[in-house]
Amino acid sequence: MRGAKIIPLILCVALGFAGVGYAAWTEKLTVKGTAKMGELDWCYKDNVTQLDTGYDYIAEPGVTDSNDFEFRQTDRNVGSTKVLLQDTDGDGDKDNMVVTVSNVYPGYYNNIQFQVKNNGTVPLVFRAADVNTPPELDVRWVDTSRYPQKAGDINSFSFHFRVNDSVKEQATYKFNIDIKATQWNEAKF
Ligand SMILES: [Ca+2]
Ligand SMILES: [Ca+2]
Ligand SMILES: [Ca+2]
Repeated sequence: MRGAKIIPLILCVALGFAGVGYAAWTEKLTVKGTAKMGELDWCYKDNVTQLDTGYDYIAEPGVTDSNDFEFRQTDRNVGSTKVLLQDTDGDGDKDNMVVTVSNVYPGYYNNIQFQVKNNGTVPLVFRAADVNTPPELDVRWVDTSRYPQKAGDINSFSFHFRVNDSVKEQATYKFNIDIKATQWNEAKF
């Protein structure tokens, strides 16, 4: 009988120790779990501007080793360019730019300026990355400078384009602008 009383007591003490150990372990896990991660996020600002707001501009074909075009304004308004900003992931900011060029002809030229904002919490480096263009358009970045942008900072970019001689009559072309944003300490300068 004596032995039977002692065993439960030993069990209680053993479980008590185990309980203390378990509590300490969960506390550690909880602290780790609530560590706040930085957020990498950016968006296009709504203030996109363009050169062609009426009378068209035309340019000569650019040389391949330069980002420049020589352009001048004409006295007619035939072609036009629309820039649409989209929120493709539904998080409330604009993350995609679609450019539509309508009723254009060989030599039609335009210049688009826009801004991107770091709306996350970690510093970013923006990079003018890609333009997914049809062969009828010659699109070139004007400024591709890269420097770190703190949370809330705004970076300006611009690109311009000329319609090639291979353009079809009264054609409409669509393309996307792709900007890359890299966490500043991972960016290769
Ligand atoms: Ca976003
Ligand atoms: Ca025009
Ligand atoms: Ca978005």
